[in-house]
Amino acid sequence: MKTALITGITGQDGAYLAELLLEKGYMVHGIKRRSSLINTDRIDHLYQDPHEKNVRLKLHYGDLTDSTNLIRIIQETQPDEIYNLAAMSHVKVSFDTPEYTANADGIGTLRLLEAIRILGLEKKTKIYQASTSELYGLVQEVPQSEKTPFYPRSPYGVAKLYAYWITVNYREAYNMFACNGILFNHESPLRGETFVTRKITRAVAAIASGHQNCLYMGNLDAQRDWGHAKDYVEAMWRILQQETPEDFVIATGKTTSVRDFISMAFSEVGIAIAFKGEGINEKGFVAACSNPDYQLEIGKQVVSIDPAYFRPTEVDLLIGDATKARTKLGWEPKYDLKALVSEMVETDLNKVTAYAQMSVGQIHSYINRFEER
Ligand code: NDP
Ligand code: GDR
Repeated sequence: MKTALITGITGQDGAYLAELLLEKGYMVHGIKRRSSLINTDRIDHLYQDPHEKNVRLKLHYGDLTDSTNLIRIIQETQPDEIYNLAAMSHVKVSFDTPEYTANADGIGTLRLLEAIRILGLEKKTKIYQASTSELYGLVQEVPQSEKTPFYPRSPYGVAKLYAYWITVNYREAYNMFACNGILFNHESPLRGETFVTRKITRAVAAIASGHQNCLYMGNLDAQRDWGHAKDYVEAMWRILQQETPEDFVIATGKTTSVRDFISMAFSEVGIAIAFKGEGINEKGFVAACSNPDYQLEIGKQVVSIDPAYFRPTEVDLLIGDATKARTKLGWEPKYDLKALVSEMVETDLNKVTAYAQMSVGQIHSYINRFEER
């Protein structure tokens, strides 16, 4: 039985990857941060009672900013594969917490690589680093491939640039099986609520069912290559099953603007959105509503721009060229954007319906959260 260690197991990708590796028969260890409320919602369906025999999923308290803790967990678990998914992963928030982001996302990767080396596990333990299309940043060429130069545009992107190169360096310096997956944006019903796709699908569910008036957005012109997280964790696993360690771009090869994503999401509930105005005066209003369940008047403004959501520096256009992954890993995405949007909107509608059976106060606290970005 192979053993894997996943950092960031409580996150979107960690949850899908844990599920995949358990299906494949792995013993899975995950690193989880201590939090004042239990935050294992995404993996609770995988829970195994530690008092039973043959438990194959085990969580360990830890943090990427704590070297001794990482060394101890790796020593105890002796993993064949480490998937380093833990990160302060929100680009906008990285402008507010740049030093912490560098520490967790940049130096955190170094800590793991060093732990493998200190423990003499260079020959045994393979490591996957969660690199990102944010490395490309300011557009140099499209589509972006493994050969495209990097130009990150946020403290997050710069921290991930360090992590990318230290992974390459440890591979070359110490012959470690260390790989970067340069993953373009991937989403799912498990996506964090403050990333743009999930913010939109939650708002669509809440607006359609009359619990929210307006969706406040930042830059609608940004274009992203959006895939489904389920497809992308399969690529992570394949990257570590190769004969030789290499870096791979994982992307769908199609790009869509934030504005078009909003229209697609509203159209899932039978609402057509028309946009008028430019830049910060832009408004999105209901142009048609074909769903008798939703009483939205034509002309009602449901999307508005709030400059608070603009970023000091933006990444305008991402579109990935995953030819290498298709050829060498045999990887193809199974989901298209329409299926992804449908699944996300449907899940959020179900959540609003479940909440609707609760008190008005509880619905309010589901929709109005302090943390928006
Ligand atoms: P999430 O934000 O959903 O999950 C991040 C995970 O990292 C959570 O489990 C979080 O724990 C954990 N974490 C954060 N800081 C620390 C820390 N200091 N020590 C230990 N754990 C920590 O991210 P995703 O699942 O979407 O992404 C996974 C990885 O892939 C990230 O590294 C991200 O930067 C990268 N990436 C993501 C892409 C995407 O489109 N989703 C694209 C390309 C790269 P907690 O639950 O306690 O917050
Ligand atoms: P991104 O994802 O920055 O690409 O990073 P996000 O969904 O946050 O933003 C995508 C684009 O949408 C624009 N946008 C808004 N974004 C948010 N969050 N909230 C808004 O209100 C809003 N309005 C417009 C943004 O400006 C941006 O252009 C994600 C993360 O998962 C990273 O960890 C990962 O590395 C990259 O994807 C690939």
